[in-house]
Amino acid sequence: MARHLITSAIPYINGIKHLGNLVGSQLPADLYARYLRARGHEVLFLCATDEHGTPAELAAAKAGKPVGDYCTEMHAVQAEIARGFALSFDHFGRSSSAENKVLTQHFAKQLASEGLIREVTEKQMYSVADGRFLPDRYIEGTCPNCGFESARGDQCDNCTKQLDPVDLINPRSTVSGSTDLELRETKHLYLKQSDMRQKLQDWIDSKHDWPVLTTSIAKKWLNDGDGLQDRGITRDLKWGVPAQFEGAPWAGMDGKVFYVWFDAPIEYIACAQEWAAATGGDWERWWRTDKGADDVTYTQFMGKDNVPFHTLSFPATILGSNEPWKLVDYIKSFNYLNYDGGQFSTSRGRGVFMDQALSLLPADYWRWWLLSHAPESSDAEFTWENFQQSANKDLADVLGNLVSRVTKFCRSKFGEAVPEGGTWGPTEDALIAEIEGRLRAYEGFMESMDVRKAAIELRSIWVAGNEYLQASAPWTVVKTDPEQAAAQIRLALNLIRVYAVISQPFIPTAAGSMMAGMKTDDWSWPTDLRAALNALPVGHVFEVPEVLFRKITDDERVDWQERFAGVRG
Ligand code: B3M
Ligand code: ZN
Repeated sequence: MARHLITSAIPYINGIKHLGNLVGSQLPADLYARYLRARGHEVLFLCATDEHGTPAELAAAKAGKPVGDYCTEMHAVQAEIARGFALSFDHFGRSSSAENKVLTQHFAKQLASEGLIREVTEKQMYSVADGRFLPDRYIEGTCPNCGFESARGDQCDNCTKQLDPVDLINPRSTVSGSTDLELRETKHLYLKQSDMRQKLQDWIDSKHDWPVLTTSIAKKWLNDGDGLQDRGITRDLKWGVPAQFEGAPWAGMDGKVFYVWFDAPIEYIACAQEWAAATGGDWERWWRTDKGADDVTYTQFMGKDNVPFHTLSFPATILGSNEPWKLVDYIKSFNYLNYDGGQFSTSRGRGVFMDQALSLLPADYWRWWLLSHAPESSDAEFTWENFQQSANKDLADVLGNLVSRVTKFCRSKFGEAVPEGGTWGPTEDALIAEIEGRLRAYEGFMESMDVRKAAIELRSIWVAGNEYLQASAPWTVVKTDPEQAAAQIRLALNLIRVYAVISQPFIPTAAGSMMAGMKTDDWSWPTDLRAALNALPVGHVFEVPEVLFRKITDDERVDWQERFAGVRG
């Protein structure tokens, strides 16, 4: 039994995430957490809302609410949706927590004592029309690196380069659209990332097993020469962790806050503290290498646009502090999921958002499609045709049909209990051997977080059961050899329980119904498959579960396609 710390990139507080965001971080993190727990490991799975920065301020202003209230409300909304998707966080924290404030200020102070902070008086974009400095995301312009015209002040979405707002060509305010911008003097704290270049380089070079997507992005910015420039970690904003505080080794930072990307990853640690405060758990065991966290395997999940912050910026904070904090062991990153011939767009409301998805169908449909089409080796695309086909075939025809056929047939011929009689022969041996092989492959893929490959293996295991049933046809056999049919059904009923156990990380709700139908709570992993297929003994009572998956009709598909084509109300 090992200990696994798992974090998902923490979603911004303003607005509800779309399915592309979900499949790039929270959902695969949940899959992994569920799998490791199912294998008996000790898991701490954390996520939170990312609440600071201009986006939250502006969204609150738009909603006509104080920003603190707005965040509290939106946190509750996001927590509810996360529950709807059965995301099994051990804690869903908030980056605006008291814990994160203390910790963020601690890190800044600690970095300063390591000589890694310098004060810089600089000129920053001030929007005369908006009456405020315009930080990062609220300036748009042309990327100096790739020429993309809607690059944000903090990062170009096209080439992923981290930017400074003043780098942009033809900048404009995204608050008002105004181009009446002028440079004004303001003082900020800078993290001397450049001093840590070699340390970061060595660390990344030591990660031979990381996904290429992760290391290629990290190396690109390390070797780019200017990828590791010193970075401003404060902003002229009201909402955030105050940069001036008691015991701060600097003065004159009143009215400024830490940059949201400085405090957001620190929330991974603060979230563990919030979890500890809520549950009585021991957060240091997970985060302090001097308190046992050396034994922890720490895995982060995120979309590719977040990789530079997790491979360079946050490790710079951790390494630079020179304190015994746990560093991430593995970063699983994802490409983008596109939507029906274009991109998901939060601003234009294009695509399906998490709340809308749940209003159409239960979480398992989405979980299955998204995970089995995870954008791992390249970008992927959501289409309604594909979604309908995959749900109707994999979930309804294969898995759902197996469960309903087996249980209903047994009920009508033998009653609602595992039937007695007959023995398993070569056909059953062959099935068990096939599933055994596939199950071991499935475990391997789950451990290496090859999400799509794991899904393919799982589906093949479902298909194998279905084909066995099809070929052995107990409904025909029962007429001439009821004992043989009983043996076949005994195997099939046990298969349902095994399927529930192994499918649970992907489709937890359906797995729960299957298990409840089998009237057992035996979730033990089928390490010994043959033994697991005898877990429900002769005479064990079960009941026919409700229909697990209904089919998506053509009318629904057409209707949904139209509804989600653009502009969310
Ligand atoms: N909030 C970006 C996002 O929501 C950002 C991630 C922070 S991870 C520390 O996609
Ligand atoms: Zn660019």
